[in-house]
Amino acid sequence: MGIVNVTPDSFSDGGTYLDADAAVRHGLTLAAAGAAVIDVGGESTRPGAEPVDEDEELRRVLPVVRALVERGPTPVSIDTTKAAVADAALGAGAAMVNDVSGGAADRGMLAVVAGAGAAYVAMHMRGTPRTMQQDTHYSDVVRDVGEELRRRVERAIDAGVDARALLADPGIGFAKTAEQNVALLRALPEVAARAGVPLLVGTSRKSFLSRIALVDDRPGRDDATLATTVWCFERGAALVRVHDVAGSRRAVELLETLEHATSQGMAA
Ligand code: PMM
Repeated sequence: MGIVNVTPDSFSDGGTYLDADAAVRHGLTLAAAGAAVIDVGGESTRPGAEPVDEDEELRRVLPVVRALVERGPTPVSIDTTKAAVADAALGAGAAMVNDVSGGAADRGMLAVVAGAGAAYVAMHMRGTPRTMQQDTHYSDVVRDVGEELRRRVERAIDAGVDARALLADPGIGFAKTAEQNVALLRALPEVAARAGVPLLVGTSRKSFLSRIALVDDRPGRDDATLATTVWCFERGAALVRVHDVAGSRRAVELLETLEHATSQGMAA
């Protein structure tokens, strides 16, 4: 899943049109690099980020979703917690809703997803991006996140979302310390088993990587992201959410070559 963030600080200067245009070009680049899905988001979810109102979020994402759908064929996902934004994006042809609140932020979300027959990512978070880093108390982070995901997944299925089109996401960096992120990454098969559906995992360029990789620049975080991409796929993740699709694809293709190699070496 390739990331297209349409937030004011995501693309350099210019007005609305330029921002949308740059976002569309970026999405097409990610699609050409082999992204399975392009994830378009108009609200920053960084720790401490202030919420964006619905009209502004729609203004940012809708032209981008529409253009990427028109240019196809890569499916488009809308990264939002708002039912109205999801509804409009699905109406414009998006195929998936990526909801970092897992259905908790907007009571209308699951009905919108079910009504459209869309795919749904239920991510784990506590509170909101503004407050979440004050809520990192778990008795057992792997068990607690797995069970909270299971409840979100069950709620989605009860609301009529297609169980085969559901992914759960442990929410790396959302209401978690660096140590808790690492604990979750180490236990992905257990998280998936508890959640009951395949996992999507997002580690790309997140700040905890600089703690574990002992580097804090962009190239260092990209290298660490590649390592976690391979790690996640090795442990059964269905999808990873990344900025650098080209690098991730190369790493995953190498992983596949190694997996299919025989005791004599490369598979035919
Ligand atoms: N992370 C961010 C935004 N949306 N969605 C899912 N499903 N999983 C994530 O880990 C996730 C997300 C924040 O990262 P960004 O600001 O680099 O997009």
